[in-house]
Amino acid sequence: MGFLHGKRALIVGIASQRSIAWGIANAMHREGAQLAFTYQNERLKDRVDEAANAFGSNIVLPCDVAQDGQIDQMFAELGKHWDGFDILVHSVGFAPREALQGQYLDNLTRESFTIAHDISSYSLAALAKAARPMMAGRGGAILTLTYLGAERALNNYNVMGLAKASLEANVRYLAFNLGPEGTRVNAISAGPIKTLAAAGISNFRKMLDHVDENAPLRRSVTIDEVGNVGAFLCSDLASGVTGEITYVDAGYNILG
Ligand code: 0WD
Repeated sequence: MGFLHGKRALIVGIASQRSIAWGIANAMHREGAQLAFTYQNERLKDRVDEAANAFGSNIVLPCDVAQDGQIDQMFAELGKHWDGFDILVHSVGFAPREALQGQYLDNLTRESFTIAHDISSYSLAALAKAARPMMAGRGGAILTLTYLGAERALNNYNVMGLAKASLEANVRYLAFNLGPEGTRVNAISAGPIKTLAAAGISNFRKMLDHVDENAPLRRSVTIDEVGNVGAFLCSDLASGVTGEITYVDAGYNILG
């Protein structure tokens, strides 16, 4: 029996089979969790339907996390399938493409700052707040995805680094707030992986090559490696872990 047997998990952020959320869903399914999925817009619906088919789920709901009404509607619909659930995976990030090119100040605007923080950080708290009535008191767990650019100034990551720093603080405040009702909140800081979101970062290939040559394991990580740690962090095996940022990056973060 898998270590997530009997758990229900809502997966937010699948855009393709390359998505980190796909790797997490795959690991959670393998470990026995029942899954539900959301999709951002009609363009991505087929991909998310594909995920639901692959992982034996018939719950696929629309949710653009930038819209409060869609978040409320999504949980209202989810409530028709599940009376409660145990795991919320937030694997969502976005900044306008031009903000992820050149130097930090080159393409920074109030608008790109606001969008990056809204979609990449506020949405975690918005989902946690809306999920609260369905998650409280079940010993559940929330998981999000962050990146080293939250802590270090890295080429091209720019305003997304600020948004990820906010996201990491969000993890700590949510963990502090929701701990008394038994919900844990953690993040994985993943090494670079070629996904749709990564394609928006200029010179991404260079970052990947640098990791392949320099990380202690001399390679980058896969969505399955991130998925396995995500499944563990959201399981009862990690019942004493909350408010943590766990690196799944082939050791790259330890380099000076
Ligand atoms: O190297 C990487 N790929 C890393 C990604 C390293 C470390 C962290 N991450 C993070 C990302 O910042 C993000 O938070 O992992 C998370 C998942 O990213 P991913 O798997 O790399 O990217 P992708 O497969 O593109 O999924 C992200 C999805 C969006 O995809 P697109 O490419 O269409 O923007 O986030 C979703 C969307 O499906 N998303 C939204 N979902 C609901 N409402 C929204 C939104 N407004 N905006 C983006």
